[in-house]
Amino acid sequence: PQGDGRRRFEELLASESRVEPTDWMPAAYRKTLIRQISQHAHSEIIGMQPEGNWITRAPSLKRKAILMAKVQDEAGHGLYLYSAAQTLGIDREEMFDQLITGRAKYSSIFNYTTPTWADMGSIGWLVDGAAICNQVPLCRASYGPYGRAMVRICKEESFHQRQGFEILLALMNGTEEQRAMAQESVNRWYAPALMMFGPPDADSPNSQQSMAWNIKRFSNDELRQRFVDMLVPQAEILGVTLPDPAIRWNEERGHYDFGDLDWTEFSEVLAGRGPANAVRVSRRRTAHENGAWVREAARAYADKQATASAA
Ligand code: FAQ
Repeated sequence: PQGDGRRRFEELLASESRVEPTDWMPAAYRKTLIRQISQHAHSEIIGMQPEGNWITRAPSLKRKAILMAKVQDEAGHGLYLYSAAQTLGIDREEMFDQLITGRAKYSSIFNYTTPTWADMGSIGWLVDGAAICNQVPLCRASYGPYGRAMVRICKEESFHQRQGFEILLALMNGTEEQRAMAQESVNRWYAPALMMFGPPDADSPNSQQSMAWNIKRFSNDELRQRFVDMLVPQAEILGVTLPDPAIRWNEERGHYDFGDLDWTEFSEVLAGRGPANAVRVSRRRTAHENGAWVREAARAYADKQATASAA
């Protein structure tokens, strides 16, 4: 009966245990998880494009091999996350359809363009850095398949972040022109990376309930603060300047103060009017359509195997 299921669900949360796919869960909990996990999966899949843009132009064979491996990791993350969402009862075709018809959200950050090689450094350092800050607490998310997927994803993101830092470090130790390229790229990526954590707490409709359900463990602003605190000393080592004159150590708070972000830009990007929204979704749609024959062949093969094993 539903009463028993609800009681057990509340007990699982209270004891910091995991909710598993076969457990009873409130419909709204299931819906929130499908929303967050599918958006996260779509972000990984769309997130391959800005870096995919540089695979053929990476400045050495070593850089090319590393970048290919990183982009492939992102595909893998997307696939685990689609699988985790499927355990909640949505099928993959439906999620793909939401993405390629532009109905699904994915992270705002992937709607920015990558005109320079230094952007590969900024994505690793800032975008993967923000992803780690946001996702390490998600390893403890109450929904088992999501939390477990996050453990492996975070290990790989941590490698990604270091490779981005190292790209910027190499540029900062290079010529005047290379240093300028690194700084210009950090100038463009810094604020959008801070926006990855979502709107300010006061404008975040989902946070409170998601925290009560042990899905989110910290609020958007708490994680954003943690990220800035992490970046400032790393920027000093790199020798880059974070493009925010308001950054200042606050002795009383024990944190760095930082300036307001342009939330109009954020809502424009969410509304589909960012620099690269249209191209991201249309590329994804074309890739999906071009892959139709692969899905068809895989299905035919699976059917044949099933018939053979039934015989
Ligand atoms: N972009 O009430 P909240 C990666 C939406 S990392 C777009 O605060 P919530 C790694 C939000 O969905 C990036 N939309 O929402 C990588 C909601 O709209 P809805 C992916 C955003 O869910 C690196 C509305 O605003 N990571 O891919 C954004 O409690 C390099 C109200 O917001 C994740 O997805 C945004 N930045 O908190 C890959 C992490 N922020 O759905 C390739 C998992 C908010 O009601 C290359 N997700 N919105 O219509 C989360 O932790 C949460 O979902 C938040 C948002 C923190 C993103």
